[in-house]
Amino acid sequence: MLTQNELKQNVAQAAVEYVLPFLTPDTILGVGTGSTVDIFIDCLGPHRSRFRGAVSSSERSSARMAALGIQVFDLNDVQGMPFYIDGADEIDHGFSMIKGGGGALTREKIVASVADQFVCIVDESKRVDCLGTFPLPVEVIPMARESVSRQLAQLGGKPALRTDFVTDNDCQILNVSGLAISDPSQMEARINNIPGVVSCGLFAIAGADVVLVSTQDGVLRME
Ligand code: ABF
Repeated sequence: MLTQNELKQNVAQAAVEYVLPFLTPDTILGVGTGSTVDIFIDCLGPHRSRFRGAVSSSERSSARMAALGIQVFDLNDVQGMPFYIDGADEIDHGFSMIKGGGGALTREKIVASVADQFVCIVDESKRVDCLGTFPLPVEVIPMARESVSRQLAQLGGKPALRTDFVTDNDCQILNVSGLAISDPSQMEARINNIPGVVSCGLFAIAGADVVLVSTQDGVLRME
């Protein structure tokens, strides 16, 4: 029986093997955030001479890559990238995701929007039939925390402030439980439109393009 960490190790290695043949000295990779991505970065490090560098979705990932000699670029200096590799907290059969458990959802969504292909790397525990068991992270401008909370409650959610946490964008995060997310894209658009919301952890309007799922029987690639 593979442990969750072994499952993450396998999918991280599979992601490196997936992107490796496409890398050129000019390639910039988009890199997400989280414990699975941490392992992906560690597996990518030895191949750093095969590509130019990366755009990061968090200070956490930037520091890890820099320590391995991977050059980290400012997104404003990059016009495009072939892949964005990132984890997820939940992913459904339509490749919509809940992300942001690591608190980096806004930069993750921004970097993912610039990449040609979003490659999601998850262990089998992240696959769900319906999104929403994992509380939905919503990044908010601090002065709007309560006004946004009231509107999320009207949508059926139970928002709770993520305490002792400030995002890389100096904002706060509400963890919203109890939402019935039967139409992820519609819910994402509704929450995005609440004044004071910076971004929400639903990645449905633009979900993953390729999913690598680590199982006890090996890594499955779904497209
Ligand atoms: C990141 O991956 C976050 O959006 C999400 O919280 C995190 C979860 O992945 P892991 O379980 O690998 O830490 O993209």
